[in-house]
Amino acid sequence: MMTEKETIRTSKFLSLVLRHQPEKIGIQLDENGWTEVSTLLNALRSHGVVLSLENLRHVVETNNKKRFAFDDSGLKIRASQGHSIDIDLDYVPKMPPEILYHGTAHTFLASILNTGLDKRKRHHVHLSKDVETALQVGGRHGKPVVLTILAGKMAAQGFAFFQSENGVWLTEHVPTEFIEVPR
Ligand code: HQG
Repeated sequence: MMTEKETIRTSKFLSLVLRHQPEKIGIQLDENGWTEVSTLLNALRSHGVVLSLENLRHVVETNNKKRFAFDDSGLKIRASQGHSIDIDLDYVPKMPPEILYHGTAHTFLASILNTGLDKRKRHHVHLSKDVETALQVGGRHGKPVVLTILAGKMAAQGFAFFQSENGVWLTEHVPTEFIEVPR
């Protein structure tokens, strides 16, 4: 079995190739982000990363944020969200809860309050349904601050929301009038 450290390292490398740089191991993702499991394992091996099917399953199942998913047949795999390359995750619009949270770094606040929340390199702005998750996400960038997002109000005004397979809420852009900063 894999150690936790190996599992995390593998998960990070899978995030890189399934979200950002499939060309790094010479594979292509289809328009919905899927790749054949066998293609992935072979490509990994020829790039020096030996991963068994059993260990791949272990990484997918134990991943703390459920970052990867197999399709119904179990023959294909993709990242559930977080891509920078152009793929269509066929998300269905969904009514968000009244309030969602966005964790960011203090240093970004002035800019965010100027232009709203932008998706930057990703496909969407990522929002969390609880403060704890948002704090963690924000802490990746610096001293964290958790913004309250008036998602219900946005939805009522026609802004589309989606939810990824692993429960992250997604939207195109959050204008400043829907952002509340803690005092
Ligand atoms: C900030 C992780 C200045 C934004 C997490 C964020 C998440 C602005 C950063 C997922 C801005 C982008 C996404 C503006 C937004 N001015 N800064 N106008 N608008 N920003 O990493 O939301 O571990 O692309 O606040 O759990 O931090 O990868 O997005 O701080 O779900 O699975 O620009 O990544 O998941 O950073 O994180 P990111 P994020 P994984």
